[in-house]
Amino acid sequence: MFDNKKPAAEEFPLDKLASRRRFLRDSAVAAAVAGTLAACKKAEGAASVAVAATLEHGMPNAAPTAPPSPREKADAMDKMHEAVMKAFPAKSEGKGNQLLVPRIDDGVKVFELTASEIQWETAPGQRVAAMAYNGQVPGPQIRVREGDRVRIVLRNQLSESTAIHFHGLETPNDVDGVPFVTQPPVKPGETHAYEFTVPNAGSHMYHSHHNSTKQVGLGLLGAFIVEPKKPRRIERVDRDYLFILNDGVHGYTFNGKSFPATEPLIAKVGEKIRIRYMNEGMMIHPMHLHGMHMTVIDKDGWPQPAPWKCDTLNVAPGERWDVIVECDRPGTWAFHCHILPHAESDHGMFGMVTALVVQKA
Ligand SMILES: [Cu+2]
Repeated sequence: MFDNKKPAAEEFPLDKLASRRRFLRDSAVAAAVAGTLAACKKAEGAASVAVAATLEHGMPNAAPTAPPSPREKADAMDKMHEAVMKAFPAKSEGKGNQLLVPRIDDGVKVFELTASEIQWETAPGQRVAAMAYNGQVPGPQIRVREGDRVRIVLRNQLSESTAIHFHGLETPNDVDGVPFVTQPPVKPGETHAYEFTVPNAGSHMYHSHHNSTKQVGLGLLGAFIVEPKKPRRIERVDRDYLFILNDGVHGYTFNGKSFPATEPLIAKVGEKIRIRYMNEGMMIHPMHLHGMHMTVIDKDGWPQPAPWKCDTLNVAPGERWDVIVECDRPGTWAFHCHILPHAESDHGMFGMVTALVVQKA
């Protein structure tokens, strides 16, 4: 559903073969072969062998050919799984969540965001229509400090109105970004500025709050990280990673990309990493890390009463969770959403999958 490969009928002309079907002695064999072929785009070698077998099978007076054995079918499927796994991390065009450096205007950090309609590559060859801030999905990362004065300037180059809401930030009401509640919608071609003093620290988000099922689904979202004035000891980490989860028309994505185009997380043995999960989608995503547990420190930017441990953490729409992982076990550890149809199909892994690679120091 989420890959843009040709429909099965186009790559495998079942209608042409249908006329040959009457020659087939065993229609169950035909169904099995057709099913295997429709499912196995990438196992072209195996598929062509099977096509030849079907055609040969369909010829009058041809000697019957044995149907593919379970082992042959398994090999064809495994080949697809192997190919997608070996492609990771695959190159794709465009990178979201790039740090946005502000311009300073009389002590105010000014961030400029231009919303426009673009094409976005979620995985190699999968180009989708997107709405993006500054040409990126997710939009650029805004990272400031508690107490900073900021101005976010939104330029609307979309073909519809929009507005920005700062999700999780306890801003003054007039910059809450909700059309017809706190402001008029920002029309195509217009510019709107939001200025406030950054309140609560933590992992927050910004996103469209207008026609938002479509606009956020298409990519009008980003991370708004507020560093605390006084970081806690537990926050002292070697690396800081961020996952924005989404599940709209672009498919199941981490930071705008689907496996195998997702980025691996890299660490060295002995390092402590922080992972910030943010869900901008419409579904829950239980994030599961193999090999090492996660220590949950914050929910929606708020410190937990006491850090707690888990290996699977459910991230619901709108939520942010911050965890620490002590990378003490070298290896390549699978890291994925545990709603399995968000991560794997007959074709292999896709969507919400990446890996934590812990390198020997
Ligand atoms: Cu999921």
